[in-house]
Amino acid sequence: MKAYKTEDIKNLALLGNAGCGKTTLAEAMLYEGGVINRRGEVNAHNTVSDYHPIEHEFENSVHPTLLYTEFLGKKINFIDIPGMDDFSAAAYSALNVVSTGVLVINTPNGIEAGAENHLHISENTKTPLIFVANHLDHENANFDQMIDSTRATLGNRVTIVQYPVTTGPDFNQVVDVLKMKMYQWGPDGGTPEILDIPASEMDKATELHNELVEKAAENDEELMELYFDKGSLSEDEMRSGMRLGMVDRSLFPVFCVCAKKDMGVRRLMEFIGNIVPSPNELQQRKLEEGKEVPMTTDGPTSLFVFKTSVESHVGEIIYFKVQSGKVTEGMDLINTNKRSKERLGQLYAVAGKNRTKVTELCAGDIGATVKLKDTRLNHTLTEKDAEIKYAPIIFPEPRHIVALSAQNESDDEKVGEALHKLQYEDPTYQSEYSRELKQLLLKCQGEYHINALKWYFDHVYKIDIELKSPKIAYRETITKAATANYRHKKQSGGSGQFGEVHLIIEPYNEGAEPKNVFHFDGKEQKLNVRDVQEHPLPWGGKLIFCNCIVGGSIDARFLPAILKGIMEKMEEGPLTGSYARDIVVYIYDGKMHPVDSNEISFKLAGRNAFSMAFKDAGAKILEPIYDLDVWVPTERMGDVMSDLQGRRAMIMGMDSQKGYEKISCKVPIKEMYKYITSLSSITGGRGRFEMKYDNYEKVPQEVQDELLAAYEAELVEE
Ligand SMILES: Nc1nc2c(ncn2[C@@H]2O[C@H](COP(=O)(O)OP(=O)(O)OP(=O)(O)O)[C@@H](O)[C@H]2O)c(=O)[nH]1
Ligand SMILES: [Mg+2]
Repeated sequence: MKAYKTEDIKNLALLGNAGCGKTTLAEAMLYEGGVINRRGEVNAHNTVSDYHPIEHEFENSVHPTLLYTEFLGKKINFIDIPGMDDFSAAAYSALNVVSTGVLVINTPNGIEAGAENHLHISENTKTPLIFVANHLDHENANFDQMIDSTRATLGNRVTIVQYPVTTGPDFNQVVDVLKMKMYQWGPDGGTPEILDIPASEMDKATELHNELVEKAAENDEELMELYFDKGSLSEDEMRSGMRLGMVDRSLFPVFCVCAKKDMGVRRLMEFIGNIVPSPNELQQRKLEEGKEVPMTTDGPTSLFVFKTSVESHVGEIIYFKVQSGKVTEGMDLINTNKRSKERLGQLYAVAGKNRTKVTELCAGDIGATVKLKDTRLNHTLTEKDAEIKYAPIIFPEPRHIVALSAQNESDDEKVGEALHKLQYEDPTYQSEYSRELKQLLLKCQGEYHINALKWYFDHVYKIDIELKSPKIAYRETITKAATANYRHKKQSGGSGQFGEVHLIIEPYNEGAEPKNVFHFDGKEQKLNVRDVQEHPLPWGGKLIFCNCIVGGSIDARFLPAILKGIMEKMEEGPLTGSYARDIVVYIYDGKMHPVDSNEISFKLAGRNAFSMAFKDAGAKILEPIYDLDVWVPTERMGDVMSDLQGRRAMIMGMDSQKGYEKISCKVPIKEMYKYITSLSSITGGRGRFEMKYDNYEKVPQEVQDELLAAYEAELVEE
């Protein structure tokens, strides 16, 4: 294959809800471009794009697939994205490197949740969009209704370039108001007949043509003047106006296809070749420090890695975009993230699992390579001495967490290796071993994401795994002051053990000074605070340790042992074994034995005195509270609110944004297991949320009773 120049390259992402027809459209594009000579079907499991066995079983795309075709002298790289929301990592990475998103719409359903999700991502990446009305052969397809509902959120940026003459099973004609022609297909689609617009459609076509001309002119003063002078624009002038409109997202052109019958696909590709912006016509990817490198082939070579995958028989594949300069086979580059050298042995143009060797790729092109040492997702490879490091793609935060374990302990290591491979392909799988909870936590996007992971464990890695709700990282604290004395005494054989500690504990409040008077049972206890140590705890909160010993009742050398004993008990919380926090301890008296006192005795005395006092100090369990923002379609607001109330959420505020309500609240993490599943079911997949740890708060009494009972049952079991 020849090396395409930047201006002859078009990079696209196929976007839209699951089932809207992206993979089917991709197949038709490959067919029209001559890459394949027979179109496969998703349900027959023989498309180029859905080639992974998991995709055959799910009959949905699961992995993004890079494809390319050469068409009318242009190279079109396109990435087929899975529509399922749980796999949105694919859309994040693709929209960070392509110059246009082709948003496929299942016309009978209008803009669905998956399309909304992709629209949202494309807003942040500022990617131009083409809207493609698909499934026009469906009996319920109503083109006008789809346009109206799309305009309700996106306004008149949605600009009709084509409309179907009729929809339903007889669909085979489209009026193109840019070309002012009618396209008509035979039953097998493919190359259309190009006809004059029939008189019956002329008024509608002319009106839409004028709207399109105005929309194209609006993006450029010169074009606007030309339009006023001539009352119209030439096709070339319209092209340049439309391209400008697409680049600043003030124009989303609408095309019509029936992907399954390959109708309208050729014309769409022609438009892509002629009008879609080339990679150098958009703002370039920013460097870490915010600057941009111009996308020119004669600049220094720099590549950005936007995706990695593992393929059987091949190993790790690195997908990159040439951001500047050109890359040639055998080139030596520097990985500027790792500061290491890499040799790009082979370069490929990729169409699904088929890779074609190429010798050179110019700025703007997308390709792949293999056998790199330590290049990973989000890394930059550059020519020697080029100080270029691109800003990383930011992927969405986890929305779902489960505890994952191997059914058979001996498989633990294999689980780790398998997870590593899955994370290599999908950065939105994250795992972390919690020492506190003694669980391996898998963070991901939702239950469908988990199903895919489970599929890989069952069918590829062949490891039985168990998935459970994760434990909660509770904390314990106290709500009032209490006192306790404890004598540790042991007389067995030779030397004995003796240590006695008298202490007071009270809740710690940030900034509060230690006290020197307490009252217990009507009696006043005066303290002489001689030394205060502040110990920030690794699990959050503080322990304040006050030495109030007078008259040498306990030697200063035993104080560290007492502190150690208390710290040990803080670590395994007296109530339920959870970490304790935010406590002030005053050691004010005790006793020693001239021979038997030693560190171990004082450690045990300190530990037990603390434990006794803790139980008298209004001990409370604390739970992690998260700040939660939920975006819901206005009409689902009531249901989402009552669901949140059932989760003990405290509503902090509400805000309306473009047909959506944003609810801000604080909620205990305990109540949030599988929240994404409930939210999706209440909102038909349209709800979104973001969650961030806020602080720890006391649990309500009934929850505390429940937790204490559960802990006791656990102890009995052990
Ligand atoms: N009748 C009809 N069926 C279509 C059309 N386009 C796609 N289909 C069918 O719709 C189903 C879903 O199509 P896909 O191409 O898998 O949809 P997708 O957008 O790739 O879906 P995900 O991969 O799950 O995101 C398949 O059975 C296709 O054959 C169309 O224009 N008309
Ligand atoms: Mg698909």
